[in-house]
Amino acid sequence: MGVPSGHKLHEQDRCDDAAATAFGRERMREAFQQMSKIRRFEERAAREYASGHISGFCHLYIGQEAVAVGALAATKAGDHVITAYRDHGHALIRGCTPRNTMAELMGKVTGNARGRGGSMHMFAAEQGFHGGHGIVGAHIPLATGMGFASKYQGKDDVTLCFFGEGALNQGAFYESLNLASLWKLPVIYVVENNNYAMGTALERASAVTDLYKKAEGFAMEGVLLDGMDVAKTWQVVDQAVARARTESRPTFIEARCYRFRGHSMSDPAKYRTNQEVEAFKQVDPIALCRQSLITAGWATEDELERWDEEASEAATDASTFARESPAPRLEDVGLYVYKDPMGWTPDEATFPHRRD
Ligand SMILES: Cc1ncc(C[n+]2csc(CCOP(=O)(O)OP(=O)(O)O)c2C)c(N)n1
Repeated sequence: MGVPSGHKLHEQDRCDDAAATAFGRERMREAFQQMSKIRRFEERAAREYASGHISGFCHLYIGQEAVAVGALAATKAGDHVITAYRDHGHALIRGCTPRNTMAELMGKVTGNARGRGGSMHMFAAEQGFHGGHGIVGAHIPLATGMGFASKYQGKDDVTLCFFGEGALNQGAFYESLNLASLWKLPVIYVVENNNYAMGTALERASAVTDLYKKAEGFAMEGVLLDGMDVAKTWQVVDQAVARARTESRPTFIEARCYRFRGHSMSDPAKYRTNQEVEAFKQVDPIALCRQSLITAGWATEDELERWDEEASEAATDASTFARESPAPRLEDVGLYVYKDPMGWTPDEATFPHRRD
């Protein structure tokens, strides 16, 4: 598989055929469909944003799809997943539908957080997807707590926690990984190192740039992987999941990847060169997966085209559904936000002076 030659983010070995072989035909075919579903969905979301149907924050995952898809392929139902605000990809693979995700982006009542959260707060808690969190690093302690709960309750569930490299110099990261190692919790921490925290390159913000080495400071297993390669991602996370499930031991994984778009929809990404972006597009995770499928004879061009079309159709359908869905009612503003909406029952919410 091609690599931008000499690029500092990709000095490690690329995915070998062994990873693809271990991943296998069925999983590779499914991975292609899942990554296409995310890519086409987000391209559609970008258009909806540009035309004013989505407002507020919107951080696209385009370019990083192999991390969520490969990692989540290693989990079972009942495992827990939590991530930061670049969450559409994880959500679509873990229980959210294109319809309720697009509706959430548009702030509609049919959204998976009933239009209260928007882009950064996708949720499918019943399927083990616990968001969608906007404060950098703040969900890492939640993942540690979820791992503690699984162990305390004697369950064999594992928790996967994703975050960007910008979260790594937050105190919460150190506190959480220390406790996970000390208490031997079944949590896998995955830093999606796309090299930029908003416009700040990693080497301008972090004294340590081989992030997986930070695991040593917690006496934890630390692994580096090529996050543009879906099979390799699955393979490494699968080993970490086995370690968590059978030995209740945490792992810290650095998945090196790249986002093709700006930090958010409002970022023109002037802090990096076109040449750099183009070099990474040569290792587009979907193109790499397509190539693997063709080379192995695991899919035909016709099948790949059909899956891509199906992904586009699902995105279009999601848009139509979301546009036609109603906005939440003003009088329900406190509903689904507070357990006991501001101390009032919903019917009384419009009469706050009658509270006492
Ligand atoms: C505690 C906190 N500080 C600052 C911000 C503003 N902020 C939003 S995104 C971001 C960059 C985070 O980058 P990274 O963790 O690498 O994730 P990526 O955007 O690359 O996925 C910052 C500083 C925030 N949301 N939370």
